[in-house]
Amino acid sequence: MTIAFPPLPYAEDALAPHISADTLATHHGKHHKAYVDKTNAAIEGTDLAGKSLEEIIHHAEGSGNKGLFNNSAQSWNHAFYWNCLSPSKTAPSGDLAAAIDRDFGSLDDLKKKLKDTAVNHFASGWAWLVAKDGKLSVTDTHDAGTEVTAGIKPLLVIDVWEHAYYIDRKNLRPAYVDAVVDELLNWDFAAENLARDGAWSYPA
Ligand code: MN3
Repeated sequence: MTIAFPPLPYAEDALAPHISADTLATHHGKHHKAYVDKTNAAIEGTDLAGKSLEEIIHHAEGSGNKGLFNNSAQSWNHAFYWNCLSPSKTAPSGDLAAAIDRDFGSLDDLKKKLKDTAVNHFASGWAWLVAKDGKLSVTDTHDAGTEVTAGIKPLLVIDVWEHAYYIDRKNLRPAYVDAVVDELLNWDFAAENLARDGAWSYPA
Protein backbone atom coordinates (compact mmCIF):
# COMPACT_ATOMS: atom_id res chain seq x y z
CA MET A 1 0.00 0.00 0.00
CA THR A 2 1.63 3.16 -1.22
CA ILE A 3 0.73 6.83 -1.14
CA ALA A 4 -1.26 7.78 -4.24
CA PHE A 5 -0.18 10.29 -6.85
CA PRO A 6 -3.53 11.95 -7.59
CA PRO A 7 -4.17 13.30 -11.10
CA LEU A 8 -4.79 16.99 -11.59
CA PRO A 9 -8.51 17.79 -11.10
CA TYR A 10 -8.50 19.51 -14.55
CA ALA A 11 -6.60 19.34 -17.84
CA GLU A 12 -3.00 20.60 -17.88
CA ASP A 13 -3.98 23.52 -20.13
CA ALA A 14 -7.14 24.41 -18.16
CA LEU A 15 -5.58 27.22 -16.11
CA ALA A 16 -3.89 28.99 -19.04
CA PRO A 17 -3.03 31.77 -19.57
CA HIS A 18 -2.69 32.34 -15.81
CA ILE A 19 -0.70 29.12 -15.25
CA SER A 20 0.54 27.39 -18.40
CA ALA A 21 0.32 23.71 -19.34
CA ASP A 22 4.13 23.68 -19.32
CA THR A 23 4.19 24.82 -15.68
CA LEU A 24 1.55 22.27 -14.64
CA ALA A 25 3.27 19.43 -16.50
CA THR A 26 6.49 20.15 -14.62
CA HIS A 27 5.02 21.18 -11.29
CA HIS A 28 2.56 18.30 -11.04
CA GLY A 29 4.24 15.66 -13.20
CA LYS A 30 7.80 16.19 -11.95
CA HIS A 31 7.88 18.07 -8.63
CA HIS A 32 4.75 16.67 -6.98
CA LYS A 33 5.44 13.18 -8.32
CA ALA A 34 8.99 13.26 -6.94
CA TYR A 35 7.70 14.13 -3.45
CA VAL A 36 5.26 11.20 -3.60
CA ASP A 37 7.91 8.80 -4.97
CA LYS A 38 10.40 9.79 -2.25
CA THR A 39 7.74 9.39 0.45
CA ASN A 40 6.92 5.90 -0.83
CA ALA A 41 10.61 4.94 -1.01
CA ALA A 42 11.09 6.12 2.59
CA ILE A 43 8.14 4.16 4.05
CA GLU A 44 8.61 0.95 2.07
CA GLY A 45 9.08 -1.99 4.43
CA THR A 46 8.47 0.13 7.54
CA ASP A 47 5.52 0.36 9.94
CA LEU A 48 4.43 3.49 8.06
CA ALA A 49 3.58 1.57 4.87
CA GLY A 50 -0.23 1.45 4.74
CA LYS A 51 -0.70 4.50 6.95
CA SER A 52 -2.50 7.56 5.65
CA LEU A 53 -0.38 10.44 4.37
CA GLU A 54 -1.62 12.57 7.27
CA GLU A 55 -0.41 9.92 9.76
CA ILE A 56 2.97 9.77 8.00
CA ILE A 57 3.36 13.57 8.16
CA HIS A 58 2.43 13.55 11.84
CA HIS A 59 4.87 10.73 12.60
CA ALA A 60 7.71 12.37 10.65
CA GLU A 61 7.14 15.69 12.40
CA GLY A 62 6.96 14.10 15.85
CA SER A 63 10.04 11.95 15.38
CA GLY A 64 12.15 14.68 13.78
CA ASN A 65 12.53 12.79 10.48
CA LYS A 66 13.12 15.92 8.42
CA GLY A 67 13.54 14.18 5.06
CA LEU A 68 10.32 12.21 5.40
CA PHE A 69 8.49 15.27 6.72
CA ASN A 70 9.60 17.38 3.76
CA ASN A 71 8.50 14.84 1.15
CA SER A 72 5.25 13.79 2.82
CA ALA A 73 4.15 17.33 3.67
CA GLN A 74 5.01 18.51 0.16
CA SER A 75 2.92 15.63 -1.24
CA TRP A 76 -0.07 16.78 0.83
CA ASN A 77 0.39 20.50 0.19
CA HIS A 78 0.54 20.01 -3.58
CA ALA A 79 -2.54 17.79 -3.82
CA PHE A 80 -4.40 20.35 -1.71
CA TYR A 81 -3.10 23.23 -3.85
CA TRP A 82 -4.35 21.69 -7.13
CA ASN A 83 -7.84 21.62 -5.64
CA CYS A 84 -7.50 25.25 -4.54
CA LEU A 85 -7.31 26.33 -8.21
CA SER A 86 -10.23 26.25 -10.61
CA PRO A 87 -10.55 26.89 -14.34
CA SER A 88 -14.02 28.35 -13.75
CA LYS A 89 -14.46 31.54 -11.81
CA THR A 90 -15.94 31.02 -8.33
CA ALA A 91 -16.91 33.38 -5.53
CA PRO A 92 -17.44 32.94 -1.79
CA SER A 93 -21.05 32.51 -0.71
CA GLY A 94 -23.05 31.46 2.33
CA ASP A 95 -21.19 30.70 5.56
CA LEU A 96 -17.79 31.30 3.94
CA ALA A 97 -18.76 34.77 2.68
CA ALA A 98 -20.16 35.66 6.11
CA ALA A 99 -17.00 34.44 7.88
CA ILE A 100 -14.79 36.45 5.47
CA ASP A 101 -16.76 39.64 6.14
CA ARG A 102 -16.68 38.99 9.89
CA ASP A 103 -12.95 38.22 10.16
CA PHE A 104 -11.43 40.41 7.40
CA GLY A 105 -14.01 43.15 6.78
CA SER A 106 -14.55 42.25 3.13
CA LEU A 107 -13.43 39.86 0.40
CA ASP A 108 -11.18 42.61 -1.00
CA ASP A 109 -9.48 42.96 2.39
CA LEU A 110 -8.90 39.18 2.53
CA LYS A 111 -7.51 39.15 -1.02
CA LYS A 112 -5.13 41.99 -0.18
CA LYS A 113 -3.91 40.15 2.92
CA LEU A 114 -3.43 36.90 0.98
CA LYS A 115 -1.51 38.71 -1.77
CA ASP A 116 0.69 40.61 0.69
CA THR A 117 1.47 37.41 2.61
CA ALA A 118 2.24 35.39 -0.54
CA VAL A 119 4.32 38.11 -2.21
CA ASN A 120 6.31 39.03 0.89
CA HIS A 121 6.99 35.48 2.13
CA PHE A 122 10.77 35.14 2.06
CA ALA A 123 12.05 32.31 -0.18
CA SER A 124 10.12 29.04 -0.55
CA GLY A 125 6.85 28.30 1.18
CA TRP A 126 3.09 28.51 1.22
CA ALA A 127 0.45 31.18 1.97
CA TRP A 128 -2.73 29.83 3.57
CA LEU A 129 -6.29 30.76 4.41
CA VAL A 130 -7.15 28.68 7.48
CA ALA A 131 -9.90 28.29 10.05
CA LYS A 132 -9.18 27.68 13.71
CA ASP A 133 -12.13 27.29 16.08
CA GLY A 134 -14.28 28.74 13.28
CA LYS A 135 -12.21 31.91 12.95
CA LEU A 136 -10.47 32.60 9.64
CA SER A 137 -6.90 33.85 9.31
CA VAL A 138 -4.09 34.13 6.76
CA THR A 139 -0.82 32.39 7.61
CA ASP A 140 2.38 31.32 5.88
CA THR A 141 4.69 28.34 6.28
CA HIS A 142 8.30 27.89 5.18
CA ASP A 143 9.61 25.24 2.80
CA ALA A 144 7.47 22.09 3.28
CA GLY A 145 5.67 23.51 6.31
CA THR A 146 2.01 22.52 6.33
CA GLU A 147 -1.08 23.60 8.24
CA VAL A 148 -2.57 20.11 8.22
CA THR A 149 -0.87 19.01 11.43
CA ALA A 150 -1.42 22.11 13.48
CA GLY A 151 -5.00 21.55 14.70
CA ILE A 152 -6.05 24.02 12.04
CA LYS A 153 -8.41 23.51 9.11
CA PRO A 154 -6.78 24.65 5.84
CA LEU A 155 -9.26 26.33 3.46
CA LEU A 156 -6.95 27.48 0.62
CA VAL A 157 -3.25 27.54 -0.12
CA ILE A 158 -0.96 29.31 -2.61
CA ASP A 159 2.36 27.69 -3.53
CA VAL A 160 5.03 30.40 -3.55
CA TRP A 161 7.99 28.18 -4.38
CA GLU A 162 9.72 29.51 -7.51
CA HIS A 163 8.87 26.28 -9.36
CA ALA A 164 5.19 27.36 -9.18
CA TYR A 165 5.75 30.37 -11.45
CA TYR A 166 9.28 30.60 -12.84
CA ILE A 167 8.53 29.05 -16.26
CA ASP A 168 5.66 31.50 -16.86
CA ARG A 169 6.74 34.58 -14.95
CA LYS A 170 10.47 34.30 -14.34
CA ASN A 171 11.09 36.20 -11.07
CA LEU A 172 7.73 38.02 -11.06
CA ARG A 173 6.03 36.38 -8.10
CA PRO A 174 3.53 39.27 -7.70
CA ALA A 175 2.11 38.67 -11.21
CA TYR A 176 1.60 34.98 -10.40
CA VAL A 177 0.02 35.75 -7.02
CA ASP A 178 -2.34 38.34 -8.55
CA ALA A 179 -3.47 35.83 -11.19
CA VAL A 180 -4.05 33.09 -8.62
CA VAL A 181 -5.96 35.28 -6.17
CA ASP A 182 -7.99 37.23 -8.76
CA GLU A 183 -8.68 34.49 -11.34
CA LEU A 184 -8.05 30.97 -10.06
CA LEU A 185 -8.82 30.48 -6.37
CA ASN A 186 -11.53 27.85 -5.90
CA TRP A 187 -13.87 29.44 -3.36
CA ASP A 188 -16.27 26.49 -3.67
CA PHE A 189 -13.48 24.20 -2.39
CA ALA A 190 -12.77 26.68 0.43
CA ALA A 191 -16.46 26.59 1.41
CA GLU A 192 -16.43 22.75 1.41
CA ASN A 193 -13.34 22.80 3.63
CA LEU A 194 -14.95 25.21 6.08
CA ALA A 195 -18.08 23.04 6.27
CA ARG A 196 -16.37 19.65 6.69
CA ASP A 197 -15.41 18.04 10.01
CA GLY A 198 -11.63 18.24 10.29
CA ALA A 199 -9.21 18.90 7.46
CA TRP A 200 -9.41 17.76 3.82
CA SER A 201 -8.04 14.24 3.41
CA TYR A 202 -5.36 13.29 0.88
CA PRO A 203 -6.85 10.85 -1.68
CA ALA A 204 -6.08 7.20 -0.96
MN1 MN3 B 1 5.24 23.41 -5.60
